[in-house]
Amino acid sequence: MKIFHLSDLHIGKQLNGYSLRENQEAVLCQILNYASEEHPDAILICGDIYDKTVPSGEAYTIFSNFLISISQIKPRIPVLIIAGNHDSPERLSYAGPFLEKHSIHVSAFLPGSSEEYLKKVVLEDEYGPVNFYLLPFLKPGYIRPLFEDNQPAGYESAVKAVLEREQIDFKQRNILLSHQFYGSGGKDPETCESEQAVIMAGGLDRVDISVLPDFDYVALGHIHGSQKVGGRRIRYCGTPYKYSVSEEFHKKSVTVVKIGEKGEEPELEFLPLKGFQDVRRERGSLAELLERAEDKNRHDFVSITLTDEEEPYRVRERLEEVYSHILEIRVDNQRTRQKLLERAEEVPVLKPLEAFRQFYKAVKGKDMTVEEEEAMERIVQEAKEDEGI
Ligand SMILES: [Mn+2]
Repeated sequence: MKIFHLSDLHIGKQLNGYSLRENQEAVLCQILNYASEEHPDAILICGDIYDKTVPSGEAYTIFSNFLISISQIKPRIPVLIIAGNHDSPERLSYAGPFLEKHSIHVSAFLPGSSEEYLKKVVLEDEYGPVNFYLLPFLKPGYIRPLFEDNQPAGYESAVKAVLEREQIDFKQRNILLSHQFYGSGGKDPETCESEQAVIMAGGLDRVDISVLPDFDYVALGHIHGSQKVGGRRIRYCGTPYKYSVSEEFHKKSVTVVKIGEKGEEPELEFLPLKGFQDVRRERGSLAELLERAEDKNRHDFVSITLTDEEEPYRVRERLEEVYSHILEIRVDNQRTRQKLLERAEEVPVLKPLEAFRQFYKAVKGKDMTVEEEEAMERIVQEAKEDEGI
């Protein structure tokens, strides 16, 4: 069975105020062409279909056209969709039962009662059934109605508990679609600027893949760079287009997964995707940057770093004469570096005892007593010894 794994389309996303419509339509068109050439048995879209919970009319039109074109390929290719953290479950499940009749299966809501379960889509190939479990983006609070006294405390135990109650038959072949922040053995996946804002500080939302039972493939969304998590059976496919400058060197693609008999390792292939415009950095003096612009790349989205020691006059206007889509202009020279140094010096680095002294005063409104000072000194000393400093 051949599967296209996609996620994080973020339709309607803008890049520093620029519309990405043409680029998004271009990559969706490439996906469509691949689908008609390769004819996969299913297309999985693992969350963040839209960029906003209230997508624009234009964003709806783009995705609607995409689904209609996919459904016109004969024989029909089933499309399996889960909601990501950027999607509104209500909006994403619009006309759900109708779409289902056209082999478009959307799972936007988690089970809402102890009688409900995850949406499961069963497809067949020459080796028998393959069960697809659709797990939309989950927060521990979303699944409260499913558990009485044993409420899962965090993200990891929530994912574990939701999957456990499914009682999946692992003698059959099973595939999971999920949109969470998965890591492996304390190691986080590689992230980039475009998804960092939604990842929780301190790793509270991290789910270790050890809580995932033995799926034949786990199709993930949420992280924007294509990568495996742990073994090669668990993968993020990444976004179809670069959504931040930090993705400058990403190679965007459709992940094609070939599932064989039960127990066989899945085969992977990557079909490249490319927008009209690249997203990249440019660095150099104004003269170099003006010189370097070529017709084939001057319409790219560029983040510019100017290195002139003497900052030229009317920089933006002059750069805009050759670069049509400037995301930002930074300056990196002696003056800006000096400024950074000065700023770093402004933050005093205090000795631990002095830091605590100031903290104590700020909280209690008075100085520590001599006894307290001595006690604190001992604590600092002991801590240093423990740390081997
Ligand atoms: Mn995303």
